[in-house]
Amino acid sequence: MSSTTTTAGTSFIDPFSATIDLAEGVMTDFTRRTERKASSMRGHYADASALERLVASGDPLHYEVFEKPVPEEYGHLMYCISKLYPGLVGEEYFMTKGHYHSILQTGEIYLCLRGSGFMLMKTKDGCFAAEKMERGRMVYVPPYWAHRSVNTGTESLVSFCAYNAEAGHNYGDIETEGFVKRVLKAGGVPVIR
Ligand code: PAN
Ligand code: ZN
Repeated sequence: MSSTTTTAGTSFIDPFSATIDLAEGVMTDFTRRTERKASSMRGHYADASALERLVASGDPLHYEVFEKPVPEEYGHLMYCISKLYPGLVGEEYFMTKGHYHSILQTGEIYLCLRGSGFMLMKTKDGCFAAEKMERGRMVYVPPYWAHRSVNTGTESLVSFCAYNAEAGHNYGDIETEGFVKRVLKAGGVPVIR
């Protein structure tokens, strides 16, 4: 590591790169992997007993997040690969927990690499938005908007995400507030309601 002029609170680190397998939807040289199984999604789906049946039948993986973390400090950019598996809990498509950033004034970019679904977004004062996610489509999550991705397809929904590294994740408020709308399979197609 060479020395340079740095500002207090923002660590100097060396440049690096990462390898993303676009076909599989994984970061192959990740140093941190977070997994969420069905059992970690309690309280999020409308049909709680359908979720318990899923947990009892082997507690399948819902989603994985692959990262090579950087310092969680102002100026750094955190990034990851988010891989959400396809499936249904009752009539509701598999989704991520969703969160606000702890520092609400921080946004995020999702670039969808594979699959199809929706990004659901909501604000503290009740605004709601949904953006379609499919390969090659970018979703801009502005500051103040909680975000949750939903997989309405038959393959994994894979995105590359990038956001302020100091943002932090607030899951608790979504656990109590819910997300305004759900994405359900009705008549064989996804319906947001
Ligand atoms: C993403 C999410 C990832 C998993 O990296 O963390 O898609 O979703 P949950 O965090 O809601 O479980 C992101 O938005 N980071 O800020
Ligand atoms: Zn986020």
